[in-house]
Amino acid sequence: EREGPQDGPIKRQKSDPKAPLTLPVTASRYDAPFPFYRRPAEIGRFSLDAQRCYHGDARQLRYYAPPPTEGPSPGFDLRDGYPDRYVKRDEDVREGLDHLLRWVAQNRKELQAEDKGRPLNADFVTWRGHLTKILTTPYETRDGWLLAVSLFRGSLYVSEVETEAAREQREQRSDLLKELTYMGYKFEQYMCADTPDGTPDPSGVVNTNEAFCTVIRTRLGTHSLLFSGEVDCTDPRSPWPDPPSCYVELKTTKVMHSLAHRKNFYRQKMIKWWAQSFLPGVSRIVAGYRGPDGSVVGLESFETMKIFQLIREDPSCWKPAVCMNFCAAFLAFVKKVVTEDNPKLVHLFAWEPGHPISYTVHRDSDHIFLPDWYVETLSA
Ligand code: 0WD
Ligand code: CA
Repeated sequence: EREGPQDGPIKRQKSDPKAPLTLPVTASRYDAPFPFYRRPAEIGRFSLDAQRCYHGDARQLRYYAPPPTEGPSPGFDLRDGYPDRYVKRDEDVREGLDHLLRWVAQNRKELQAEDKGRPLNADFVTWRGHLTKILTTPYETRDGWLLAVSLFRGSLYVSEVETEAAREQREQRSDLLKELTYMGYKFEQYMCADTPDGTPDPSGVVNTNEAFCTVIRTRLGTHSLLFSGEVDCTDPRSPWPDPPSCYVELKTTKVMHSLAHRKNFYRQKMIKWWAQSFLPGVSRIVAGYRGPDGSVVGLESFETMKIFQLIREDPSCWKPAVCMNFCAAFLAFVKKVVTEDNPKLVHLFAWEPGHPISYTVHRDSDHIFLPDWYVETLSA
């Protein structure tokens, strides 16, 4: 009945051979040696400008420019400019995979599989953020997710669908939470310059339409992956000068005063920080500690590859191997379920805390997410 952690203990309900498959999520089932994960390679870059328009280049890449004194208080006011110098991306626009698909379509010549006769040499195509959600699922107790999957010309495309609960949360977000979100972006502005030797300009506007994205190719176990993720900045003085290692992820979090608080932070928040940066091979995460007045009271730098050493001492903490084994098992589950090559067929994988992963099948529905222009371009 049970298979190895690579394939995952996929279960069919009772003795009914027609019952749909489900995948259990319990962390202990995936507590096995760390699976093979190939060093992530950057195969492309693109940018989204202030109007959220796509450009197939690195024009939005910013440069890591921390304050000169690595002192305790850099004097950043994260509330400055809120709300008058804030341009927010329109979150009602569901972009799906569109920007990434545009990059794939424009670079398809270099992505061709030589042997397998498919236009794209990748088992899975998705956003990095979707993979982060899968990685952290065995330890998530609050937020469920919905992932739509279509198999098209030999590659599985994975695109998130907003859950009802997430939409309600988004629409009812408190003013405090809105300001906290702004403060995260403001921190980026204080820490980044437009040129390698430049200095940050905190007098400008914070515009969340702007993004620089890296496109990564890697492999997890038997699954080849092509994904893209938004990158905050590159460190021109990084000890690892090549992308994606030279990229830096910037985060803000509440300043911690007790050991209990720090332990809780390692358990709850660090798992998300680690998963997000580990996947694309971003080697450094820089945290800005927020004081109650919105100032940054200190900075701390974390090496992504060393995070597991910080949490290893706490036996009830999350384990990187569980996250990766679970992800490999989920991808194997998707391969087993989604076998009909059809861009208009969508399998919706659903997960709620405390439950296994299940799915529903949708034909010619509102759930279709591969645009016609993409299907036509890759069929030509
Ligand atoms: O349309 C949507 N519902 C989504 C769009 C959901 C998730 C992402 N996106 C967009 C992002 O804007 C970005 O351009 O896809 C692109 C790549 O995202 P990703 O790197 O795969 O996503 P993730 O790792 O979750 O987020 C990376 C950063 C975030 O940094 P923090 O430090 O907060 O984790 O992308 C930003 C944010 O700065 N970000 C977004 N920006 C605008 N709209 C969004 C969003 N919905 N989600 C994340
Ligand atoms: Ca960030």
